[in-house]
Amino acid sequence: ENTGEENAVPRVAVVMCLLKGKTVLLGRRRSSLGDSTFSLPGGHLEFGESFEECAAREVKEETGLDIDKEKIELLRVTNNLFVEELKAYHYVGIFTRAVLTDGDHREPQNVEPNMCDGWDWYEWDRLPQPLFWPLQNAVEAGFNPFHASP
Ligand code: 8DG
Ligand code: MG
Ligand code: MG
Repeated sequence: ENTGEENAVPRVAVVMCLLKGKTVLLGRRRSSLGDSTFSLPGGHLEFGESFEECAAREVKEETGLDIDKEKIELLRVTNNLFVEELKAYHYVGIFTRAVLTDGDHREPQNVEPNMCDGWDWYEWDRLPQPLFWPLQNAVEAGFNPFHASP
């Protein structure tokens, strides 16, 4: 991942906008990358996975919630380069969406407490700060999972 190293490669990340009513699920990261910032559940695409499979797997791993793969929509692709002093990160971000229906009262669990302070629901107009930089970039570019269509 070091800029100066030959093995630096772009990586594919799949994230999910899980919507419930007017709110979206975010958690505060505990990670060397983006520590203390708020981000969507998600992670790296594994070899052979579809985007929907990856989104469902990451959400399950991080929140315990089972999301039906047929109900996961692809919303947007972003290309993010983030250069730190010693390292650079290049992520192709696949933003997906799933909507919890009104009758669905399941709540996320903080399955990986060493990676996340906990999950909560936030209105898009009142997002917590600071956002994880790839998410902040998308918001600044006008991304809105409540208005986006696949
Ligand atoms: P994994 O090892 O379980 O595959 O990954 P993870 O430990 O869950 O990694 P992650 O940092 O949560 O997600 C992987 C990368 O995805 C992250 O470093 C940068 C990229 N990414 C975006 N946007 C977002 C976002 O909104 N949330 C999350 N979690 N990751 C994002 O480009
Ligand atoms: Mg993650
Ligand atoms: Mg993960």
